[in-house]
Amino acid sequence: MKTYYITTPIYYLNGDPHIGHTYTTVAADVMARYKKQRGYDVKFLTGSDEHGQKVEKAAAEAGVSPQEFVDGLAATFKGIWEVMNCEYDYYQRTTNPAHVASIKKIFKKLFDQGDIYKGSYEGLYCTPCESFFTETQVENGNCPDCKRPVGKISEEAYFLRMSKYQDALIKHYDANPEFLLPISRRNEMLNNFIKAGLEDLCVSRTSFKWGIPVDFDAGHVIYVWIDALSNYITALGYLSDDDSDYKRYWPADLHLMAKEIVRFHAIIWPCILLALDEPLPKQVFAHGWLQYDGQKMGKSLGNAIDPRALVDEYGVDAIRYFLMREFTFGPDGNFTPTALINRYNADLANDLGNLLSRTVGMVEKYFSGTLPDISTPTAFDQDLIDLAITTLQNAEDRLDKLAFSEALNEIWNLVRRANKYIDETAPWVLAKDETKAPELATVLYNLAETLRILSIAIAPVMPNTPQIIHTQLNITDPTLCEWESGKKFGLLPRAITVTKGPAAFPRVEKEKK
Ligand code: ME8
Repeated sequence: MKTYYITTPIYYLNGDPHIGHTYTTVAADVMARYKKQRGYDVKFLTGSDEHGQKVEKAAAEAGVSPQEFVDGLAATFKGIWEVMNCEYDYYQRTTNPAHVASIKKIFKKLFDQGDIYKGSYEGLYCTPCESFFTETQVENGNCPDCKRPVGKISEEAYFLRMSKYQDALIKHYDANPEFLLPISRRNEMLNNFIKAGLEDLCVSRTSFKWGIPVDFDAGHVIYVWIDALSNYITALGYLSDDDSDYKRYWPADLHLMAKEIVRFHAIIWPCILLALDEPLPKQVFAHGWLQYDGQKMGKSLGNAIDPRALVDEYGVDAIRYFLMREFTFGPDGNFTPTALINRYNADLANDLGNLLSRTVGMVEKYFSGTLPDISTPTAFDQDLIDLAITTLQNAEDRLDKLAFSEALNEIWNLVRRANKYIDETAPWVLAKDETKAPELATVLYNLAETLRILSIAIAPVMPNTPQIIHTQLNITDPTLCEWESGKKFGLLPRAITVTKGPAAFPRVEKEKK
């Protein structure tokens, strides 16, 4: 069976997750579900990045131990993934003893072979971001990411010999044009950073304690990026007694993240892997930021939106749909409550919700809930059928490129086409003439069959909605819900019995906002 290994970043535990964090995890979950539906052996990894000075400080302020502090927040993050219906296969924590043991081995191995050496570091450091910056990166003495002041520090530290892998990395980029996407980020990394020359990277710290200790040099803790990035392989048991998952799933098919950490994933991480003599991930994809009023959404900027509140109000499938449909995956996207309400009402309440309720309602009204096993084609059927049998393939083409919004647009072309088919065939007119009953039955059957295909197509993005459709159409045969069955028209038994249910997506009134 073909494997598919997909990861999100491991999130810092420095506050409650906001809708920006959920953007990456929902996208990863959509891909994981989509690949599972297509028969892949999928591993979907997420987790939390639990070490560092910030956590140490925050725990001290809260009057708890760092471990207690991260235990609480890791539980909060897991709770959010449940709310967002993100079904990861493994949740890695950097305080997990198995991870700690593997990281120590990685560090020692790199030190023993000369890829890590001891030196001294002087640099501009941003404590909240746990990042060093060069003079040119700093903006008027402030951190380019969080805009707070950076400070000059000097200390004894270990370094990773990144410079040694510059040529190998360039070769890898050249041989793998899709290693880093979108293309704009690839060009930026390759031309502005890699070809400009790789500097050795500081990989240990002595100014705080809350990290994985360097076994052979007391006082040093492993600086966050080796600890954090290597989670992608420690989660598979790399350098542990059981590395069967590593053998099965590595190299990763896809590392997903937002643009601010692409440098770490597309430069530092490959250098670590090259030094370990391990294969590089097949693809790194960096999407843009969800913004609010033109600024990156985040706790420090005070514009974070709580995913729980949105899910309570609109339902989880609607929020997942909105995130994947509204914003193009790649550039930044601006989150606004108005866009959410508009999208919800137009695409979900009107287009999809009405298609389902009209179809079920008409089967009830005209055939007392059970379609007769009779049929005569109408002049409008073929157009609908032609689109229905190509929709999944069209969605596949887009999903394989992580073009979520385009994939959903393809699917909604069918939703809209089916609604148009109702207008074209005018079932209420057919219903007035008893001799037209076979045509009316055909129309309603075609609508039900289209809804079956739609239920398959939307499942990766909207995992709960297919069940609503299946319950109302009484679809119980699991083979009718398989991905490939969505490329065929006419599989649904003709004499279906429907059961009307509550509106799948009740309209949201704008005035209430
Ligand atoms: O960087 N829009 O963790 P982090 C879109 N621990 N995505 C957003 C976002 C927004 N407004 N805010 C956060 C770290 N994200 C490190 C990663 S990986 C080995 C270590 C998402 O908690 C996005 O995926 O700051 C971004 O890259 C990630 O959260 C950063 O999460």
